[in-house]
Amino acid sequence: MVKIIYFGIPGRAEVARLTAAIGKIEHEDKRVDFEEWQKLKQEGWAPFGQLPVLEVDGKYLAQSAAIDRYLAQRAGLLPADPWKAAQADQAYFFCEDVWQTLYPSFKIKDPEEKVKARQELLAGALADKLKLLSKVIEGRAGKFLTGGELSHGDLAVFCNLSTLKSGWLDGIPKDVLNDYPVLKDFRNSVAAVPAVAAFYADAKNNDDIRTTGFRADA
Ligand SMILES: N[C@@H](CCC(=O)N[C@@H](CS)C(=O)NCC(=O)O)C(=O)O
Repeated sequence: MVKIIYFGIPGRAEVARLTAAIGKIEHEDKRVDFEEWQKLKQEGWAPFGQLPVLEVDGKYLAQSAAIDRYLAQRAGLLPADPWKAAQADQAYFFCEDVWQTLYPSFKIKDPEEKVKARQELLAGALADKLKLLSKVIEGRAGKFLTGGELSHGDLAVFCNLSTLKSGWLDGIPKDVLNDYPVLKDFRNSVAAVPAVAAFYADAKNNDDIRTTGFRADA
């Protein structure tokens, strides 16, 4: 039995959730709130004291990238070809580089300052990363990053772009991807994968972030 343990937000567990759903891996999607987590943390089973954690047959695995790769392999979403797997990985890990530009803004307490800082990022460092990502995606070999088959790299790009456009980040507008048509089209093509669309049609995934950010654009 597999259990994905994380907070309710998409955050660092959404690729795992989607992968398990797409791969029809029997699993429990355990969503905890912050108070519950404070108690669970004391139990000491989380390898590095953080979430997400994947429980597999009573063993615990931490680090979202390790969890996602493990589940992708089980789900048939990790390309067997080493070069394709690495291409998927380069996009997966670049998503973290995109977030690196935003992290300092999370520490800004004043709401107006925070919005201002993010607007500057949208014209600067964040824009630079999104342009680079557009270029790599534009040069892809097929519908998805590694060709015709969906991989964990596609899901990571999808989840991160979806969060970006969800309205969850004050200062980042919901139409942010209008300036990046390649990213917008790519995100929509992953959102339209039947198993992905089915995941967001499920009542447990119709919260504000997912409804605004993760479905295909109308
Ligand atoms: N590198 C880790 C980062 C994990 C992480 O930062 N987890 C945060 C939530 S996204 C967390 O557990 N925060 C609560 C805590 O530290 O107690 C990963 O990718 O899994």
